[in-house]
Parts: sequence; C-alpha cells; structure tokens
Amino acid sequence: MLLKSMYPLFVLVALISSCDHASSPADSAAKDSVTIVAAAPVVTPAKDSISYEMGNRLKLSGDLDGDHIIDTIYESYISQKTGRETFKYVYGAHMDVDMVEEAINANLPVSRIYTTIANVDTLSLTDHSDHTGIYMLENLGDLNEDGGDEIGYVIDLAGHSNLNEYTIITLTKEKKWKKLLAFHIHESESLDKENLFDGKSLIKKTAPYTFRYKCYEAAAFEERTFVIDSTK
Ligand SMILES: [Ca+2]
Ligand SMILES: [Ca+2]
Repeated sequence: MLLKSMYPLFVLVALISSCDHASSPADSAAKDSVTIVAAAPVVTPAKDSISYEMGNRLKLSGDLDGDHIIDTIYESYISQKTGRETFKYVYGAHMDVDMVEEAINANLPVSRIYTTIANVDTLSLTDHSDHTGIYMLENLGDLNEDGGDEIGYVIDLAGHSNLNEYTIITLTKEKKWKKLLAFHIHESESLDKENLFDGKSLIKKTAPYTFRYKCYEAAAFEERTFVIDSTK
C-alpha cells in the first residue's frame, strides 16, 4: 500500500532530478519542497498511549462444604464480550477518571467465584459492569452451625460513590450458593483496621447462629445483631 501511494512522488522527484542541470534557483526551491513531501510517509505514527493491565485475582481457603477437606475459592473477572479473563485497569496519558470508568464499563466485566468442589456452580457476584473485581474476600468461619465456613466479600466499585456493600454467602447442603445477608458499608472507612472487630473483620460471631456486624446506614456507622434462621 505504502509503496503504491508513494509511486507518483518517486516519478515526480525523478522528473525534477532529470532536469536538475538546467534548473534555475527558483526550480531548486521547488525541488526542495518536493523532497520534504516525499519524506512524510516515513514519519512514525503516533503511539497508542493507552495500556491495559489484567490486575490480580484473589483466592481463599476454607472448608465450604463441611467435609473436613480444605477447599479453595478463586476470583474470576471476565469480559462478557469475550467470555475470557480480562483487564482490570486502564492507563492513558490523556485519560481522566471518568474516561477510565467508561473504558471499564464498555468492556462489560463480571466478577465471579469458582471453587475446587465438584458440582458447585460458578457464582456471578455482580449484575452491573461498574467495578474492577473483588476488593476483599474473607473466611468468616461457621456462622450457621452446618460445618461449612461462610464467606464475606466486597466488590471493588469503579464509581465515585463512597457507598458499597458487604455480602455474606454460604454453600447449602445441596451445594448451591445462598446469600445470608448484605449490608451497606462506607467504602473508604468501614474497612479501616480501627473500625473492624478485633481489627480483623466487620463480622463477629457471638453465639450459635448469631453474629454482630458493622454497617453504614443513613450516613452513620452502626453495630447490629443478626440471627440466622436455621429453618430456611
Ligand atoms: Ca471441604
Ligand atoms: Ca456454615
């Protein structure tokens, strides 16, 4: 392609060169200008300054099904466009926060978890694109006395809001994922060490089927008690 488009220029330069010995000073100036035009196609195209980074994927150990064998949970962050693991971060010299968020959303990401346990379905944790994976994943121990550990997680939201959500899930005897509780947290403060029970978690088991949790509701931090209904 490039050679084809340059061909007429080569002809033009050749024609002017062939008359060189008889050219006047005015012709020399014209020849110079042709030479400059001929050099244009070799200019390196502007480099694409946007880069994409896959980022990390979390994993967590615990006995989820209560068979005394330790299982592992893995984070998966895929694009619904390709069905494959995808980038979590976008960097561009001229991109502001909104443009980065737009690029993340346009990729239609979904955060999921899967385990090493046979016949347990991969679970989608998000029903919206505006996020960059799982922010934290923790083993809460056995809260509902069925022998298996419950899991808490927070999604890493891409937007400006400080409001986020903490969700507790469990694996039932039928090996199905079930949500036990979801509550609001303050994204930049709730998970600070000084705001956690024993500096460790937003959840603290206080009795069988019962735990305390720290939430952020109506713009205020609050501590509440939750009792798990063992009949459901
Ligand atoms: Ca197990
Ligand atoms: Ca349990």
